[in-house]
Amino acid sequence: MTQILVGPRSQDIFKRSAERIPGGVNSPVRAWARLGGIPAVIRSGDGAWLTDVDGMRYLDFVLSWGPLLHGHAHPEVVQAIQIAAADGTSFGAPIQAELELAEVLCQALPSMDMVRLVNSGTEATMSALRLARAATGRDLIIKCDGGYHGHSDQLLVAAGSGVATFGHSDSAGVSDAFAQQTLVVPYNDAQAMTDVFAAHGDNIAALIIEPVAGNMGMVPPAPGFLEHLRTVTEQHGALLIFDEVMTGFRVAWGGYQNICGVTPDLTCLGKVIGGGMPLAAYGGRADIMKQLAPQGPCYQAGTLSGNPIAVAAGLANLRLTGGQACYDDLEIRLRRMVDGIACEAKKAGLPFQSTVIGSMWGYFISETPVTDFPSAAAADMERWRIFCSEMIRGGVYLACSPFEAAFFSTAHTDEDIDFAINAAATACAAATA
Ligand code: KE4
Repeated sequence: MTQILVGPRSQDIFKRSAERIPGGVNSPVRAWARLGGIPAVIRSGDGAWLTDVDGMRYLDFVLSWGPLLHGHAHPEVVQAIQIAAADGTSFGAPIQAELELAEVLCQALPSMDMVRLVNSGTEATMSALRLARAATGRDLIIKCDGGYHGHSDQLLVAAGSGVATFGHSDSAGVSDAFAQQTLVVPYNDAQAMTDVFAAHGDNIAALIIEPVAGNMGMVPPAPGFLEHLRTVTEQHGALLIFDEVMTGFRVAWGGYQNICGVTPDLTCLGKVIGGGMPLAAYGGRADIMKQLAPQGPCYQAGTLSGNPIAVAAGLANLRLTGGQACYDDLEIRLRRMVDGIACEAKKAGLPFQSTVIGSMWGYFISETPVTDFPSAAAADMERWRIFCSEMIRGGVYLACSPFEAAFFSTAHTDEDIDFAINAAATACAAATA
């Protein structure tokens, strides 16, 4: 059912876009398919707010799917981009700033001796898995059902995010040859992990996991689950890869590994470390990273890797953050908002499950807690659609899919928190009408 949530200019531009760009979008999840609507075409962002081409204003909790820890167009990020651009947009050569960013990342993540900068989270995870296969001489990889790690063929198997949203677990075009080397295990199922390693352990190069799932909605790890993954991978000589593209510098300074105390062999980063520009990274133990060309036999490359403008934006974003204290404050303020929304849901009789870690949050319209992808998929999608649509009508921009996480920024004010809670009162009532 198509519903119109946006103004005439968005409708016109999106209609014309769909004639030139598949689905009218350059990334599927932006199409608002689950909302059955036409997406807002955005003109600008300022702080915690977006303005669309019809002049509609939205309080933003998507924040470009995570990167904007300090909101849109933060003056210090914009200035860093302008200064870098004035010296040139790309050199294809070493620059000092990429060393500075590498040192910030390695100091924030003790598990990371060395790091390689790339242009997207997809590139980071794809490269980390190639490196894991090179380092172990093995072929099989493990991912979790509902985990999303970007769109490389080997990882579009039982993927979350946009793939889950469209209801199919594999993408067309992913040949069986690729899919058969990827083993899919239920998230938070320690016994299943033990069993898959017992059956295939000697052939498993790596297990890649989002330490806090953010692409089936937000689902934290069960107590002991990540510790179990560390044990079982070590027992079988496989590498443990934390995909912290979303959680890195989002849930904590460094990443979730600095909260849970589990040390991965490799970590993938993205989003926040690029400050809204195309920048991601993968890194870890020196003995593994040194196998990368030109030092070692594992090839990975990129014309714009370590791009000076992207690196400047990422450094500015991280320097603005400063360290763990920023996340402690963000979590306190975010909890006030999520608790306020949960209170409005309770008043309206809407079953509402929510999670907050640092500046990342998530919710499900569900009577029972969500602990894995099947229980996420079993949440009440129709009432989610009504709730989410009414929040957007009320000027609150939430992810247009139930299989996404939400985010908070230092740009969100106490008045913004009250605005969101008030909008939720209307949205919860509509979802239970
Ligand atoms: P990119 O290739 O989109 O930069 O990163 C892929 C990726 C890898 N790992 C994790 C944990 C991720 O969340 C992502 C990308 N996240 C999605 C949103 N859930 C990006 C939004 C989109 O696909 O448009």
